[in-house]
Amino acid sequence: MTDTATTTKTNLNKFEKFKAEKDGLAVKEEIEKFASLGWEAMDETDRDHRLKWVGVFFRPVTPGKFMMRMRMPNGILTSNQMRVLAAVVQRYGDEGSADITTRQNIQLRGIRIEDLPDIFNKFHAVGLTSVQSGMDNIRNITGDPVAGLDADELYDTRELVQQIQDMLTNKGEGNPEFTNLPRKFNIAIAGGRDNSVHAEINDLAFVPAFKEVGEQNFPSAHSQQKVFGFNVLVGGFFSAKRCEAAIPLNVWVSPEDVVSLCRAVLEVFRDCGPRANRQKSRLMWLIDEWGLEKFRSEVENRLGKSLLPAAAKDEIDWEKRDHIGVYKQKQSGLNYVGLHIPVGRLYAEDMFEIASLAEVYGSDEIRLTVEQNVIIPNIPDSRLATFLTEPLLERFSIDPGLLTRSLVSCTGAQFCNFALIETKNRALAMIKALEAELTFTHPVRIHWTGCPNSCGQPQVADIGLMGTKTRKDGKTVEGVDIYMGGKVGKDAHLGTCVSKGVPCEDLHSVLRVLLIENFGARLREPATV
Ligand code: SRM
Ligand code: SF4
Repeated sequence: MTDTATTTKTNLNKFEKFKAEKDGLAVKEEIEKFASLGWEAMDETDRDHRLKWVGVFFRPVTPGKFMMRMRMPNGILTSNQMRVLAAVVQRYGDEGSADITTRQNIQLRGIRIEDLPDIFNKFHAVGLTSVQSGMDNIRNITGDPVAGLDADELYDTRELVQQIQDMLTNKGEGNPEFTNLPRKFNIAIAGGRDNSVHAEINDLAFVPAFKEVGEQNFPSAHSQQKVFGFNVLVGGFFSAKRCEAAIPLNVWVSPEDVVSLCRAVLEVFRDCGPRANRQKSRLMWLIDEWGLEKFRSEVENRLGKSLLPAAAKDEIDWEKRDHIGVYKQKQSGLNYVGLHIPVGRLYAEDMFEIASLAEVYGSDEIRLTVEQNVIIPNIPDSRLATFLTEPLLERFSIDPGLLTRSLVSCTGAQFCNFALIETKNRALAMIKALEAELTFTHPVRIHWTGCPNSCGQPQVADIGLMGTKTRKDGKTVEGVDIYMGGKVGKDAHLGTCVSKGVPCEDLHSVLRVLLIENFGARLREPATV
């Protein structure tokens, strides 16, 4: 047992204690019981915490109406699956809705505990799972949203992402091996040249890279040749206390070794990661404690073989694409179309409609992006013009305004009890007002996040807005800390805080100035009468 593991046993925080008493995944067998007991009568630790192991989140803001977080490997689902999700939220009328998340995923709202057995049965029937999507588990695994469609892609990430999910969740049934990590864990695989998954903000990320390998390392290689694989990044994370970009592990792996490397890293994190202080238990804290060399060699021990050093350079050399609009696929005669979903919010009728558009025009497939938008792939040239006349595209535009198109927002105060401010509605109203008075020559990426947990990733935005409480005229009011300088795609790096405690009621004029001075926005000419 390591020093860290010893500390764990002697100094358990409240989360470690309840996990030690009963594994979170145990609630999977108790869903029927909870459904008949009702949310008010059931054990509070099961309700508020352990249910997250099956993706069910108690919402103190809307007690009795739970949120369900799915798993959508690589952000892909079928029309049929979308319809099942739509039917779930539809039964809750105005209280039912869904959000596309910043991890290419879907969350459902309004869920009643008595309906869970039926909901899980319906998920099972169409191959959907919400298992291990919250608390100290591995989050939805992100992959390239245009994997298999993009003529310039280096690797089609879909199968690998699915294999990792299957390994970690036992094909969606739940896997006790990975249900008690010290903290949450994020994994991403980039397959294109534009780092569409924000590799740098994940605990473990794979970035395309060619490596010169000889026969001694790679039996299939003939003498010295360049082989495709991934450079590995580790330790990226955001938290209220600390935010770090991932750092190179100085490891290159071939695609065949990705799943076993994930397993090895997770075993090291699970068995040796710091557990005493929840604020210091993400993977980077273990790397800090050990140093990268020791971490790397522990991973090699678990893997049972030594790892090759990183390739000299990776292949991320494009600016990040947002995939909104119409694009040719690598398959001749087919197109993918990216629809802008304002702040990722969907209602049942939208979801049914998206499902039927994908069915009628595409191949029954729907994709999600980390910008909270939807892509419908595989639309033949012959059907494209008709597709573009569909009424849904008036709301979910393929050509939104240059601020609107890059807007991202976390859940905020409407449903999240950590929130210090309301985000989604405010974000939409603000962008509308700014677009009404300013013109732009290029998109400006504005990300809103309701509190320092940074679910809306303000550090990757051109302008990031993080909710806070501030003072104005002697009163406590909702405000934001402003982040700037986040760079995505090639040479990605995190933005930093440039201004603190700006009251939300003053934000419009502050943003107007920032956009004019830093992003080339211009005031619109006043309309002549
Ligand atoms: Fe998050 C906790 C929503 C992506 C960092 N996050 C929460 C909770 C579960 C808190 C709660 O119980 O209310 C939020 C649920 C609110 C709700 O009702 O929707 C929540 N996080 C979200 C989502 C839905 C934001 C969104 O609107 O898209 C995203 C769901 C992703 C998914 O599908 O799994 C979401 N959260 C993120 C990201 C972004 C990312 O992964 O790229 C981050 C920063 C990256 C990271 O984790 O390193 C993030 N969320 C956090 C944290 C801070 C973690 C930490 O180490 O301290 C918390 C708080 C915690 O875990 O204690 C948190
Ligand atoms: Fe909630 Fe804060 Fe995450 Fe927004 S950033 S979803 S307010 S925890």
